Amino acid sequence: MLDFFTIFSKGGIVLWCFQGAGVTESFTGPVNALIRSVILQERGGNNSFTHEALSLKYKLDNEFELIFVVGFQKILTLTYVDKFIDDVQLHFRDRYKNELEQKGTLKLLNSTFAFEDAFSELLKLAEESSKARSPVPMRSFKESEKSQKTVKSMIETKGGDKGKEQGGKKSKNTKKEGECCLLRVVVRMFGSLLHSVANVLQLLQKSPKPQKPKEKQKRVWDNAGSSDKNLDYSDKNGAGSGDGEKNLEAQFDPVCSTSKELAVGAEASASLTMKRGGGFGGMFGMLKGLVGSKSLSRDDMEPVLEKMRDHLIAKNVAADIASQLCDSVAKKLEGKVMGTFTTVASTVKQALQDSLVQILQPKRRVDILRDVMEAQSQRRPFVITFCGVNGVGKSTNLAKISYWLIENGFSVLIAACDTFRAGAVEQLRTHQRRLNSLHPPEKHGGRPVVQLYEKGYGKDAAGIAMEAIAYARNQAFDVVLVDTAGRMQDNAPLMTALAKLIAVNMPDLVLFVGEALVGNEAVDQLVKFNQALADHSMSDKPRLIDGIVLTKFDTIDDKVGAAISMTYITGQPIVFVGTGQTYNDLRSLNARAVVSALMKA
Ligand SMILES: Nc1nc2c(ncn2[C@@H]2O[C@H](COP(=O)(O)OP(=O)(O)O)[C@@H](O)[C@H]2O)c(=O)[nH]1
Ligand SMILES: [Mg+2]
Repeated sequence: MLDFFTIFSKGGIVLWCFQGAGVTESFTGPVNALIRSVILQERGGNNSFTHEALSLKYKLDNEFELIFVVGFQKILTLTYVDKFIDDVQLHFRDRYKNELEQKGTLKLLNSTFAFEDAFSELLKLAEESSKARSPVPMRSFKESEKSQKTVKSMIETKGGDKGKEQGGKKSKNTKKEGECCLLRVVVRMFGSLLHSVANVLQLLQKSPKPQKPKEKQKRVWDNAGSSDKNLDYSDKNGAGSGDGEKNLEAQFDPVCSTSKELAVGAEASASLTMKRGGGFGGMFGMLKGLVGSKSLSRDDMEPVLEKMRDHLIAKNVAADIASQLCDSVAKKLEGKVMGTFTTVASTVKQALQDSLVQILQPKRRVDILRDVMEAQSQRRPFVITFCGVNGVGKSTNLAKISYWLIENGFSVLIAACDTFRAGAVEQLRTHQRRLNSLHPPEKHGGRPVVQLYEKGYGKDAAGIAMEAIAYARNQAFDVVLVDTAGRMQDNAPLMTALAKLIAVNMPDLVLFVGEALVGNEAVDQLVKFNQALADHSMSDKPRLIDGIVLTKFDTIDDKVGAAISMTYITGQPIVFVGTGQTYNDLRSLNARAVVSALMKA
């Protein structure tokens, strides 16, 4: 049933793999696609991925930095896969703990992982358990709980309600009390720990005889003359030492993470001492437990992730994307061991920041000037089509891009394919005149550097674009910029017309123009534009959106979330950013600056 299962390290070393009986196709392609499009792009929110006819599911083991990937035919509904992948992960970790703990590429390469038997066993169990779960027959009314209820039992009495409420309140209080107790214990433990270290050192100086572990331990915990100052002191020198940490305090309300960590650390250290029977090693084990080696769980991260999600949404990231990003960060961090004195909040924040930079960094090169030169050498014009909804700045930014191309020594033909909006052709003509006055023909061998190809209004846009491209080829223009009419993503006939224009003319670049002002709407626009292009394409490999022009960036202050939503949804780069209404107001995106604006409180 499974096509393949592979286990590899984050460094790219395949530790073990399985290929299903009768499967001849190599799984390198799908796994590489998964790594490229999901894992490297930080899109790990959802742990599944489809590649051609295959469904892939994967699991990250952040502690040992492993990736477990299973592949099976998309048409199969294998209900056991999620549990199976978990089981395999647990078995593999348990079995090869020693090998995995000695990190390093060479060590991994030298280790052997004969996992076949355990894997077959687990697979057999998983397949059998899924077969065993036969469909449950529907219960009759008589068998249901409702039929057992009497009318009396359904009437709520006031007293009963009250009791319930009190009960509820009590449990809440108990929880609060519990938390307070935990905090107190933590503070005392930390204080007593420092005390006890001093005591042990003193004792060791006085008599070299080892103490009885139980007695010593008792003395340590009873010696509660701790001062909270100790904790404060460590906090100032440790947890609060980084700048990012301070920012974080300002950015998010203090979450109980620090105290929680210490609590868990202390618990862990206590058990460590018990196991080793106390003694000197146990004491330092305790210290180690307090300051590091805490592995992150989903519950630890949840309050921080919640705040991050809200923060991203407030910065205009689409709500869905914010959730997916946070899920992806959680998956990336789950099980990871945190460093000394790092808090959950700072760890999560750092991971999110890295993910955001990764998303904004183009996964492929878009170098228009180089591509234009390449087209020039093939004696054909380089064609760019602009599309997007109404009024986002398609024509204005097309004019800015014309200016940039002319400044770089290329000639431009503007194809006026917005044959719908009144004034659209005149708007482009005005730009053409202004651009030619900035770069007079006399300086360019008597030939205008920008020309407009227009056929008035009401005509078929795809036809005009085709004529314009042919004209540009004959007249040796370097670039054709195709302006299109704005259209709402839900307008099916107009979307079909756009898809046709692109399918027929096959431009070198399809740029989606979107406003930086949009929030959730960004996702809907891009998904539907891409969908329309895919649905009406006549080829197996449809031309979709290749890049984004993000306009009106000057109007959004630090609400830069649309940049994230758009790149996340399309996986395509932001090629230009429009920052105003003059020809010079065109920039390229600085991923780090956008991310720091996004993370700013
Ligand atoms: N502030 C600002 N305004 C812009 C920017 N780009 C376009 N605009 C304005 O947005 C409005 C609509 O532009 P237009 O190019 O006609 O949009 P189209 O319908 O998509 O072609 C015009 O008033 C432009 O001046 C930009 O980057 N910043
Ligand atoms: Mg326009």
